Amino acid sequence: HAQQEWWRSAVIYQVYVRSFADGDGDGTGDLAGVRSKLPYLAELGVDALWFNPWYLSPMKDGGYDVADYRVVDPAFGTLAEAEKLIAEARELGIRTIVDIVPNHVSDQHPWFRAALAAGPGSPERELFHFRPGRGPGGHLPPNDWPSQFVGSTDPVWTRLPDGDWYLHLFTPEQPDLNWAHPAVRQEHEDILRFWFERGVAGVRIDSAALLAKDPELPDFVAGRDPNPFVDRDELHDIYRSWRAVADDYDGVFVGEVWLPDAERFARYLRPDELHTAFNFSFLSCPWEADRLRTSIDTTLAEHAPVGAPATWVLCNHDVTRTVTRYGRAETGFDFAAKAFGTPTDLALGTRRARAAALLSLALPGAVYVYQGEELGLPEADIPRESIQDPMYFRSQGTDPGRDGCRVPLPWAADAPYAGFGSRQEPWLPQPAGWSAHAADLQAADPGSMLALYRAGIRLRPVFGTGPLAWLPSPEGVLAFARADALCVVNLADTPARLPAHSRLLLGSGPLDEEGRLPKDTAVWLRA
Ligand code: TEU
Repeated sequence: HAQQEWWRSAVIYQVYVRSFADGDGDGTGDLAGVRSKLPYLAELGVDALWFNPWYLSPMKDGGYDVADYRVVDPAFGTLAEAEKLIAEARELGIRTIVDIVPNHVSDQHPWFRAALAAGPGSPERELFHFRPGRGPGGHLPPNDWPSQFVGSTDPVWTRLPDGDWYLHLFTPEQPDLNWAHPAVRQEHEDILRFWFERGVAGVRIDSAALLAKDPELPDFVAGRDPNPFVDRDELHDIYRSWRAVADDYDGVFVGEVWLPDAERFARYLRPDELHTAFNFSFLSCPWEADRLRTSIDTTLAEHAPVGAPATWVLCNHDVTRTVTRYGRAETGFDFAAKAFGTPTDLALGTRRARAAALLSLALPGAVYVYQGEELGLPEADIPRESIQDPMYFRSQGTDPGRDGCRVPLPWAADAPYAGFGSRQEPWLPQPAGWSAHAADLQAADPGSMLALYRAGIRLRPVFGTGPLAWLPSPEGVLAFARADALCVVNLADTPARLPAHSRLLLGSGPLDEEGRLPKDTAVWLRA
C-alpha cells in the first residue's frame, strides 16, 4: 500500500513564480502566467508543482520574507486565483505544494510591527528573540552567531533605537521567530490547516533545521554539540505535531534540511515526522562516478530504515544552474565557492546535465525539476547594477548571489522578452541569446533538453517502484537495473560497451560508430 503513495516516486516541478511567466505584462511572473502554462506542465508529465512563497511580502528575499501567510501577494494575484490554480492543476492530475517559511517573518509582519511598537520587555517581543546588547552601553550584539547567507560577515543581530537587539539569521528584514513560544507553534499549525483546506497536497518547509534555538543564545563554538541554532532536538517535537495536522488532510511534507550528517538528516524522516526532504548531498556531489555512486548508496541506506523515499535534486532557486556547474572545473556545488567570472564550458555542462537527468529519473524515489532545468538554461551573468538578491549585498559584492538561476524563463523565440511577458521589462534582465533556449523551439526539436525531459518522464515507469541493483561495470561507469530496465552512465574517458541483447529505450546523446556509450552520456535500456 505504501508504494501507492503518490509522493514516493513523483516528479515534482519547482515554480519560482516571479520568474515563470508574466500573465499581466508588468515584468513580474504571476499566477495568471502559471495558469496559462498548465498545459505545458501537463505535457511535461510532472505529478506536482512546488511553488516558492507566493504570500504578501516586501520581497526583500524573493518572498522568503512573509508579511501575511494567508494573503497572496498582489504582484502574483489573489487568494481566489491561487485556489483556482490549485483546482485547475488538480484537474490535469497535478498536485500543489506550497512553501512555508517558519523560521522567520518579514519585518512588516503585524507581529513584528507590534513587537517594535510595544518596546523592551513586552510580551509582543517574546514572539521573537529580543535581547539587550553586550559590552559597555550594550553596544555589542548579544552573541556571535554567523549569518546563514554564506559569504556574509554581517551580524545576525540588529539594534533598535530603544537599545534592544533582535535576531535574524538571514537579512535584518527577516526577524527570527521564537519557537519556544506556544503562540508561534499554534499559528503555524493554523497556517498549515489554512493551506490544506484550500486543496494543497503538500508543504515545503523552509530552513527546516533552523527554527529551534538554545534559549540561552550562547556564543557559537564550532563543533559543539548541540549546536545552538541548527538541528536541535526540539525540532522533532514540532514536526511530530505538524505531521498530525498533515495526516488530517493526507498532506505531505518536504523539508529543506541542509545537514551534512546522513544520520542526523534521517531523523527528520522518521515515520511520524516529515515524509521527505531534499537530497542536498546529491545536488552538491561532483560529476564523478565514485562520488555519485557513494552519494546514491548513502542516500538509499539512510532512507531505508525510516521507510522514507529518497529525493533527487540537481538544482533549485538557491544554487548554480546544473549545466553551468557541470561545465566548470569544480562540478560539485558549494555556496562558499560562488564567484564572478568562473570559466565554464556550456557544451560539456549540457552533455553532463542531460546524462544526469536520465540518471536521476531512473533512481528510486521522487525527482525535483527546477523551472528551466528542462530547458537546459545556464546560470546567467547578471550585471552588478541589476542584481536584486540580498546575498550579493550582504557579501559586500563578492558573491554573485542567486539571481543567475532566477532569470525569467524564455517561452517563445520570436516574442518580446523571449515570451516571458509583454509590456514591461522582466524584473531581472534576460541575457543576450536567451531566446535560443525558448520552450517553443525546444518543443519542436527532438534533440532538445525539453524533448529529453518529456521522454524521460513519460518512460520512467519502466523502472518500477522497487530498489536498484548495481551491475558490474568498468571504472567510471555507473550501471544499475530496476524492474526490467537498465540505466548506464559513462563518466570515464573511454567509450563503454553496453550489455548485449539489450534494447535502447532512451539516450542522453548518440552512441558511437561501434554502438558504444561515449563519455558523459547516459542510456536507458530494456534488458
Ligand atoms: O534557504 C535556506 C538556506 O539556508 C540556504 O538555501 C541558503 O540560501 C544558503 O544557506 C545561503 O547561504 C531558504 C530559501 O531556499 C532561500 O531562498 C531563502 O533565502 C532562505 O531560506 C531564507 O528564507
